[in-house]
Amino acid sequence: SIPDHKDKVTVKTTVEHYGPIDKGGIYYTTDGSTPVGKRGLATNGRFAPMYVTSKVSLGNGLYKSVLTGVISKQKNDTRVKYKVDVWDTEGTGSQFADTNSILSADATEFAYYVDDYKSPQWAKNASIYHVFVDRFKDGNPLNNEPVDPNLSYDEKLKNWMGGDLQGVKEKISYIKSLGVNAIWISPVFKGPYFHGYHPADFLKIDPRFGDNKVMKEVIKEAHKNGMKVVYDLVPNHTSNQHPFFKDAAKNGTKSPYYNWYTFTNWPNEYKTFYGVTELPELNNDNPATRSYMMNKVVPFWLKDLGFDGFRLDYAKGPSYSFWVDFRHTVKKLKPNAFIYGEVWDSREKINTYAGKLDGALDFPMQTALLDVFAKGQSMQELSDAIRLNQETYDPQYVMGTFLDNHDMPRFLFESKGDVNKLKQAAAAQFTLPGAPIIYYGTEVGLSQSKDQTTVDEYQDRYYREPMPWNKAKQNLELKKYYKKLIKLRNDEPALRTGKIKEWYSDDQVLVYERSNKHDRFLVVLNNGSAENITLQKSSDKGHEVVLKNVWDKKDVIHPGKKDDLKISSKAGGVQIYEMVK
Ligand code: ARE
Repeated sequence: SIPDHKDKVTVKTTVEHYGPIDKGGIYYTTDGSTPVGKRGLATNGRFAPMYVTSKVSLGNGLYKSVLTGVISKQKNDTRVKYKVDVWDTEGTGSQFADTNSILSADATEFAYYVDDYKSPQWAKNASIYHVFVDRFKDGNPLNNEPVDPNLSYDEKLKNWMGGDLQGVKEKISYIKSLGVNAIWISPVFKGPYFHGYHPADFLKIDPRFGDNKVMKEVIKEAHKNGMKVVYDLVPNHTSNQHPFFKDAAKNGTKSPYYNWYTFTNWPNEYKTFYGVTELPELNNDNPATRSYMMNKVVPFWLKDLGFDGFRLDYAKGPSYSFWVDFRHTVKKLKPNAFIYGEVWDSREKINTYAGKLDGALDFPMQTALLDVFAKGQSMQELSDAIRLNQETYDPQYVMGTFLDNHDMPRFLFESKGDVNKLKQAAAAQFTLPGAPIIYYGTEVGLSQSKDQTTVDEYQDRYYREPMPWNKAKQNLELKKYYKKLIKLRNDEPALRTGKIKEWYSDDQVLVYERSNKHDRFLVVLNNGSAENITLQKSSDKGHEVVLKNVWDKKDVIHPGKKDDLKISSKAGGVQIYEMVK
C-alpha cells in the first residue's frame, strides 16, 4: 500500500506491446472494487491519463514503452486498485491485462500489453480428456523400447511401457464415447524418458511414440469426431541431451547456443528447472531462442501437425514478455487456438497470465476439491474457493478444473478407494465454472497400486499406471456415472458458462445455483450426514419453485408460496435439480 500522507502518486509503467501505441491511462478505485474501463472511459472509480515517455523496438513488431501518469487520492485511501490501458490514436489498439494491482509506494510496474482478449468459445465449453501417452494404449508393439521382462512391476513403472500414438488413434472412439470434446496429449518429443518432458528435439516425435504421420492421423480422427486436440508444450527447458545444450556445454561462448541457456559457471553450472541438472533452462529472452520458438516450434505443432492449442508446461518459467510474444504468434497462426498454462501457484499469480494466455489449470480448486471430498475437510473450503475464484480470475480466463493429474496422487487413492467420494467431487467439478479435465483412467476407477513409501527419484511413478483396458478391471458403473455427468454438462449451457451463486453453506453442505437467461440449476453437495436445510427464497419473491431432479426428472419439491425453499440433503450425496417456476 502507499503512505498515508501522499495525495499524488506518480505511476510509471513499462509495457510490452505490438504495433503503435500513443496513449494510455490508469483506471483506479479506492473502495476495494476492481477498476473497470477502456480507452479513456472509467466504468467505475476514476481515470488519469498517461503519457508515453520512451519507446524502444524489440524487433518482430514488439515494442517496449514507458508510460507515466499521476493518481490523485484522498489522504486515507490506502488501498488504491488500478489497471493500466494503452491504445493508439485511432482507438484500434487494445488494452493490457495486468489488472487490479494494488498501488505500491514507488508505483513502478512492468506490464504486458495483450489484445483486448477473448478466449476461444470452444474452450469455454470444453470437457478435456488428459492422455498420458506411454501409459494409455500400446497400438504398435513394434516401436516398443525393449525392457527386461523380468523386472518387477514397480521397476517397469520407471520405464517406457509401450503406449503410443497409434494407441491413442485406436482409442479416439473410446474417448469420444465418454462425451468429451477435447483431448490433451502429453509430450511426445524425442527424448530419453517415457513422459516426454525432457525434449531432446522440439521438432521430432520420439519413435517410441510414433511419427508425424500417425500424429496427424490422431488429430484428423479426433477432428472427424468433433474433438479438439491440445499438445503439452515444454518451452522452459530442454534435456541435457539436446544437441543445442551439448554444443553450448562443449564449446562455451564459441557455441551459437551458449546464450540459449544461462551458464552461471560454465560448463557445469547453469540454470535448471527445479535444480534438475538434466533439465537446463532455456533463455527464452535471448532473441535467437525466442525466434526459434516462435518461428519454428510453434508453427510445427500448430500448422504442420495441426494441433488446436497448447497446455504450457511450467508456464511460470518463461518471462511474461515471452508469453506476450507467444500469444501473438499463436493467434496469428490459428486465431481459435486455446493456450492454457500450468502455473502451479496461488490464484493471484495464476491470474497474472490472464490475457497472455487464454486459461490456466486451476490448482487452488483442485486442492479444495481434494481436501473437501477425499480428505473430509469442511465444505466451507469449497465455498471459499468458489468465491475466491470469482473474485480473482479474469472473467475471460478459462480455468481447467481437475481432480488429479500425472504429478500428484490419484484422487481415488487419496480417498482411500472410496468411489462415492470421487463421484461427489466429479459432480462438483462438472457443475462448477471452468473446463473440466479428466485424467485418463479416473473414469474407470484407476487408482494406484501403491503409495510412494521410499522416497527415490521416481516419486511420481504411481500416478501414471497403465490404463486398464480389460473391462473386468474397470469400474463400469463409475464410467456410466461419468458419462451421465459429461452429458448433463454438454446438454446444459448454464452448467458450462452460466453464473454461479451460492445459496447455502455450512461445514458439510454446500448449495449453489448455476444459471443463464434460460435455465437455472441447483446443486446440493453433502459431505457428511443428512440435513434438512432451508434456503431463503429471496430471489424468488414468493413464486412457486419446482425442483426437478435432473436424473429421474421427478418433481421433488413444491414449496408453498409463503414457504422458504426446503431441501433435505442426503448423507454423502449429490443432488442436481433443475429449477422450474
Ligand atoms: C522426476 C521424477 C520425480 C522427481 C523429479 C525431481 O520422476 O519423482 O521428484 O524428477 O528429481 C517431468 C516428469 C517428472 C520428472 C520431472 C523432472 O514428468 O516425472 O520428475 O520432469 O525430471 C513444480 C512445477 C511444475 C511441475 C511440477 C512437477 O511448478 O511445473 O513441479 N510440473 C510440470 C509437469 C511435470 C514435468 C515438469 C513440469 C517438468 O507437469 O510432469 O516433470 O517438465 C508445489 C509448487 C509447484 C510444484 C509442486 C510439485 O505446490 O508450488 O510449483 O510444481 O509443488 O512439486
